[in-house]
Amino acid sequence: MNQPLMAGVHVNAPTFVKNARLIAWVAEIAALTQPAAIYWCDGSIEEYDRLCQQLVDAGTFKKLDPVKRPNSYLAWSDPSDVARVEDRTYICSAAKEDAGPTNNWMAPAEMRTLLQTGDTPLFKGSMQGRTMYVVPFSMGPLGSPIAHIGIELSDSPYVAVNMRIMTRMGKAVYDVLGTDGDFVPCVHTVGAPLEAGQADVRWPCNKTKYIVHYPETREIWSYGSGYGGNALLGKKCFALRIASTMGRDQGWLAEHMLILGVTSPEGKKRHVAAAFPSACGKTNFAMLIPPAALGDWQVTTIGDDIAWIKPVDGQLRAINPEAGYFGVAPGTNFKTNPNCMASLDKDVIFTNVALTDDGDVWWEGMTDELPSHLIDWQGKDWTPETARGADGKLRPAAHPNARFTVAAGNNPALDPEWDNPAGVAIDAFIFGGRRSTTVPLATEARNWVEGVYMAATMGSETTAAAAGQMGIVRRDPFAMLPFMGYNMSDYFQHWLDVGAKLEAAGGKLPAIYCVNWFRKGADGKFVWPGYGENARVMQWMLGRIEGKAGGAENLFGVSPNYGDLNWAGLDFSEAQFQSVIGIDRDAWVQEMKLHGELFEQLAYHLPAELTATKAAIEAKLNG
Ligand code: SAT
Ligand code: MN
Repeated sequence: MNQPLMAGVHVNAPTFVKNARLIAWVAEIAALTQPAAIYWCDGSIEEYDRLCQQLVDAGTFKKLDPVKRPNSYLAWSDPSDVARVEDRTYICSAAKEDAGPTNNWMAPAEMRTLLQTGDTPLFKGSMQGRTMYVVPFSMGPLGSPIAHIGIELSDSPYVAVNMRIMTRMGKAVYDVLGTDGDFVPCVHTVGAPLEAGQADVRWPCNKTKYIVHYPETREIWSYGSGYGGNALLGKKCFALRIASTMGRDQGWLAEHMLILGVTSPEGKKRHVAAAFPSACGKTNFAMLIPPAALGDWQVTTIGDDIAWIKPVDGQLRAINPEAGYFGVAPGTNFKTNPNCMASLDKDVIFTNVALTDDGDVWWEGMTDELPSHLIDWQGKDWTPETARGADGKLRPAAHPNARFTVAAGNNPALDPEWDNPAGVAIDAFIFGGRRSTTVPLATEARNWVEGVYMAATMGSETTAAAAGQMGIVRRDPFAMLPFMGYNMSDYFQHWLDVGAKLEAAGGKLPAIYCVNWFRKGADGKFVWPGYGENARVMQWMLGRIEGKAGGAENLFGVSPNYGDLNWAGLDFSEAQFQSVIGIDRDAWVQEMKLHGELFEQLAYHLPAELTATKAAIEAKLNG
């Protein structure tokens, strides 16, 4: 790691960069990766526009029609680089047990040999012929006591412009960093060095991929992918995997949760944080519009994906560490999420959606009527006639994991407190998976331990956010399975500890709920209408918190009776309600077996309270 700087590479830190450790580290990484140039991002709009134009010139971006979609771009990735790669994601803690059975692990020294220090390490020369961008970013409002700084070194200008939307990126970060402030070092390369004179491709990447975290030294090293959470290292890598470890050490929580504000017709405002696996409609829930028939309820967005939560003065206060949304486009339309559609009017980077003939974008589910002609996400002609395969199915014009990147400021339902450095006090946690059977529409935990049990045993049918098979149920504790930076059982214990400590200090613990919007009827269709109608369930929860709403004890908590929900303006029969709230004994016998399998896998350090909760549910089931 102590090679001299390559001839011709000058770090050339601008005068506003005063952090000696940062400058030395940039020099070290430049010596290893050998970029042709180093560019220090200042985060200005001029810089953003310039880099976007450069991406247009390189063929990575298409500029969309300036009237239909002002200041917006479309990128199509390499077909092999379309999602997070969980099997290539590593937690390299010193001890294997600290990564735990749910993570890939490799000893730090072994991984460093492979990536940095061996005879032919992957990062050696990996940026040749490219510019290395120095991307300074703050996760959370600049200077907030809950926020943290990261610096990403990346050879992808696509990453630089996305990071400007997704984080507080730019010069001001250096002021907070000062001469000796701390930052999380993030190194990213697409792993596609260019020889002198070699022409670039539209979306450079490498077949070999490594997404590597060193929790002890709080470093992130990402190789071979330019896509989403593999490459925008502030998001899953920092704000969840590294931050969860920081939270364990420092007594706070980094969670895969949206945060929203809910204001009742009486003007009482509450805050809810909700965890769902990737691509389960979190952005829809974070921007939902309650049906008018419920009265004047307002839902406002603080965050759509990640929450950093700290105990402060007897409360759990949460910030959204991000500044933008990297959301799933397919399925989004004016009916399912009008606020989201409005957010996408202008200033958007789209990735892997289809291009229309008039220079705009389209994705599956955007309109009822199919466009007569598109260029699909792989650059091929697409018409409803020619895109039909031998099986009669339409080849999707947008990749199912196609995304939009847009600043939070574009969201018409943005909460006025979203940028408050002190965060907001959380009144309720919601945990939800995608389950076509078994799990009821809504259940309240009777206490913190029961709530942690619900979250720990959550399962979900897999979606397109991760590379791999879709539609199979996997246990996804706290919706954190792909994002945990340390041992899952230690994380359960940390949740129990945070609750116990807050309670012992006389604080007020948020209520915990488990939900499932996705139960299907015998016809294979969703029974619950979902989307805005989920506000009815939230109204019930907030009523419970106020001590005003009823409910009935079931197997593992308290669920609403038919009469406990507000049905104004919705035709939903008691029989339909039964089919989404009912507990099927046989299904739960099976479900408890699966909880047992999970607990076997997580036996090391599994908190005794959770085993006891499981035994209590089983006793009830058999009683
Ligand atoms: O690709 S990301 O990891 O950023 C998105 C997701 O999985 O939710
Ligand atoms: Mn997510």
